[in-house]
Amino acid sequence: MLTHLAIFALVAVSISGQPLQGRSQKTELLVAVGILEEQVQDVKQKVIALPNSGALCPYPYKQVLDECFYLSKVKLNWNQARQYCQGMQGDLATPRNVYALKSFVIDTAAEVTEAWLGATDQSSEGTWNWLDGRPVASDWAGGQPDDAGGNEDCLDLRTKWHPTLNDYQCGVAQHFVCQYNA
Ligand SMILES: [Ca+2]
Ligand SMILES: [Ca+2]
Repeated sequence: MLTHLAIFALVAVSISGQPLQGRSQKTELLVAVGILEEQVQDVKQKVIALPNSGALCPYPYKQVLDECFYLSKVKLNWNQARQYCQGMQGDLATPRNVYALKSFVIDTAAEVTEAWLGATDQSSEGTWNWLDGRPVASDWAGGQPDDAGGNEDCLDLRTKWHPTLNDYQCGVAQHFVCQYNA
């Protein structure tokens, strides 16, 4: 605070035309401007680092990085889960950061060890795309997707597995993650 006052005093004296001791008036002002610019940058960084006010994610969604998720309390099959999410202005989750979502699921309900996400190969066996069109290119658990029994066409997250993604039977009722898309 003293630093601020000293700078403002310096600037005020300079503007008023009073001579400054030591270095020239111009040099003193340039130094003062430099210090002010540094402090503006410092304040900007602090504002950027402030937590989001929560406006990004409407209830009952929660913010995870820059996305909004909801972990269900009920268990439904994949198609029912998708309807449920669409009924809350979202869809099954298509996270850009799978491990951030995984942390969210573990933190929210440690007892939930598998949850439906928004990807399926029902339209073309073996071709895995998120509902937003991106390929499911990474984060598959070892040996997955394996289409076990020729009947695994929906994507779920396994919190106890690493890597964490698995194809599973779409008809199984389990927890799911919805994502709000503004
Ligand atoms: Ca399959
Ligand atoms: Ca599988």
